[in-house]
Amino acid sequence: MTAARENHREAVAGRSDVEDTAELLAYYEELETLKAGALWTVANKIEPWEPVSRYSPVLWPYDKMRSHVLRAIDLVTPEKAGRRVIYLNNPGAGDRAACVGGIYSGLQVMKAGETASAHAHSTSAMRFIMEGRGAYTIVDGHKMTLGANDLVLTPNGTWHEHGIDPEGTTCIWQDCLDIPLVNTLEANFYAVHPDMHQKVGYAVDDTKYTFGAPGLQPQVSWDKAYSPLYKYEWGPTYEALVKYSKVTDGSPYDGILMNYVNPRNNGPVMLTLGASMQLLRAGEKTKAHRHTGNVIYQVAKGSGYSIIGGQRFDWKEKDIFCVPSWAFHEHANGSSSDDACLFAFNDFPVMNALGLYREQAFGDNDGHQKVEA
Ligand code: GTQ
Repeated sequence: MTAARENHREAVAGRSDVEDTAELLAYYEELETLKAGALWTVANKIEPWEPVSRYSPVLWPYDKMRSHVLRAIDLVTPEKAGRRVIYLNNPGAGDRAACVGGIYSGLQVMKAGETASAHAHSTSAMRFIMEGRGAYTIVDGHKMTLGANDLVLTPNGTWHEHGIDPEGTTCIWQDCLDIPLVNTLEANFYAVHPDMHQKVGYAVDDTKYTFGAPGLQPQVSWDKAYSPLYKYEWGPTYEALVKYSKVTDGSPYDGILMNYVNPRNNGPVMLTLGASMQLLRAGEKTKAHRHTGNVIYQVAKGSGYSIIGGQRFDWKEKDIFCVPSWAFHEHANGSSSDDACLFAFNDFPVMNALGLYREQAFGDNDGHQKVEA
């Protein structure tokens, strides 16, 4: 009995509905010996009516993760491990090391004075700083200093390395990469820097001062497909959201949301991965919607809950949770006096570039899901 024969059948005109006969079963076995199969035995599965995600919504509470992440400091060195990272493994991921969909996520930890050597790969990465002082990342010779809730890009093909200033403290950040996607596309290359570390070739934080002025761009050419602004700091990001919240009602599904963009074209920061920060005003509860594309949230400020696929997930600062493709989701700020902020990584650039983005509001119950017991 092949996997194809276990395929769920739906008797719908125009869809596959072929009854097994002894002759057909023998025929399928013959085809199998030729490394072939009859489409009608798999059609309903490989062409679903709508996306069926193998991934579940999951929340990783930081207070449970943190001690395990710190423990890795005593168990391995960055020299031996390459990167000292605990990755988030969705129950649906199998051997893909995926947090959700085509996106990988991990918590990387380094202590003061440590360095992790330079490498380059076909995957694109972003990191969102969770805690600690003195972290830096060097991307193609550009050194960026990093603080809590800062976002830093290490786009595909760039040499990148990380370290913590000897005067700093132990730092933890979330890494987000398109590893499962690029492996699905079987296009992943990896290289270690010949000298293990890069020379810093520019003034520290030069990309911020060159490309980071709001609404202003220098007369400098840039021909890469990713943002030349490698770092997006928390201070101006939060300030922008607070100011925007004063002049808009925001989105019924996302509250006050702004995307991190490539300042040269206002498009996503990298070709495969996007990022956003959203603010939920005091007491705000959004309505539910769903869309194609996968999202990993990290709570940047405050506490509250989200209902994802009918399940309630309570969150507080630094917790991480994921929303799989086409799962209904809605968010609620748990505070009636202070705002809450959700940072998010997503694969929307892929969905948009390939013409696969779709969105749908939750129609019933005034836009709110029923929570499963
Ligand atoms: O820091 O370059 O979590 O290459 C996984 C793969 C981090 C990194 C990860 C990586 C990195």
